[in-house]
Amino acid sequence: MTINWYPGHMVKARREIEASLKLVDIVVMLLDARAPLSCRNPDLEQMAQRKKIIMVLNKSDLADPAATRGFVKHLRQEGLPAVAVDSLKGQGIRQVVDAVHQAFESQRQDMLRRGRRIRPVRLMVAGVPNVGKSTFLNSLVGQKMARTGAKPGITRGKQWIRVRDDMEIMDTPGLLWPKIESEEQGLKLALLNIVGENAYEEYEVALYLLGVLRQQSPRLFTEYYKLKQVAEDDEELLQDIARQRGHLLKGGQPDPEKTARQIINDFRTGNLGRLTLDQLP
Ligand SMILES: Nc1nc2c(ncn2[C@@H]2O[C@H](COP(=O)(O)OP(=O)(O)OP(=O)(O)O)[C@@H](O)[C@H]2O)c(=O)[nH]1
Ligand SMILES: [Mg+2]
Repeated sequence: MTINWYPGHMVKARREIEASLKLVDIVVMLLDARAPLSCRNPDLEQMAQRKKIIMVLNKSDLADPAATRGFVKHLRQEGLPAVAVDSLKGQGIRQVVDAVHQAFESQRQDMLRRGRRIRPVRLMVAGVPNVGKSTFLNSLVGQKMARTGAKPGITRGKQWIRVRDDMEIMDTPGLLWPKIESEEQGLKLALLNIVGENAYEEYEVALYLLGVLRQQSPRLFTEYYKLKQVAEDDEELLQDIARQRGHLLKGGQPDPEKTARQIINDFRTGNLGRLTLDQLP
């Protein structure tokens, strides 16, 4: 399968991100904790070479906790601050704020030494589609509002949201293009809803997912999908799930498309439990 994902507007996005990068001290790079390495964007990391980057493994509530700890450690060993976050519940947001302060400390000291006014640290949030950039931004801003009372965030011009006295954040997150280097990575990004609906065959994505489940959590087939036995062939397995779920076509045959959609949805909503697709190198 080839993933058709060459949106022309990504050229424009790249230019916008380059311009935005000039205005910030720190890039908060959002990754989906279920496939953090597949969500990385080498182009951004290249463009942001002279900035500090903080890696946020968002949606960690949906990922295998032990795997997430492993990725956080792995990224830190690469010299990148990394924090696991659940933006819906606000978990980990404090640690991100701490990491921002730490990353800014040398610049702050520098301003002090030169007798300059200490200005707020400026951030931008970046990430591929659907990793939770807007939700994270709200969570970051919302926490501040809870702490300072019911005042809405102060937006200066249109471009910055004052998150706290010493922190400003660009109000529109940088949308990055996924860099797809292998078929498997494309399938993972499709599962995570990062590449658009038209770019892949749901049936193939579902078969890939069944393979992942076979390896990581085979008891789901009997316990969640209530199958009596687990077929060795993935296509057969999908048909068995179709029958069990009553996803049938008019003639009573299994409906592969509908079943594929259902299985993918079960993964996305967390019905299948906390699963991580990437593996540590
Ligand atoms: N379970 C869970 N869901 C999350 C989390 N963060 C975001 N989401 C959900 O993920 C979906 C996408 O979130 P958005 O904040 O719109 O993501 P985005 O990166 O701004 O998406 P685009 O602007 O389309 O690129 C929404 O359904 C959110 O509710 C999280 O930490 N945990
Ligand atoms: Mg958004």
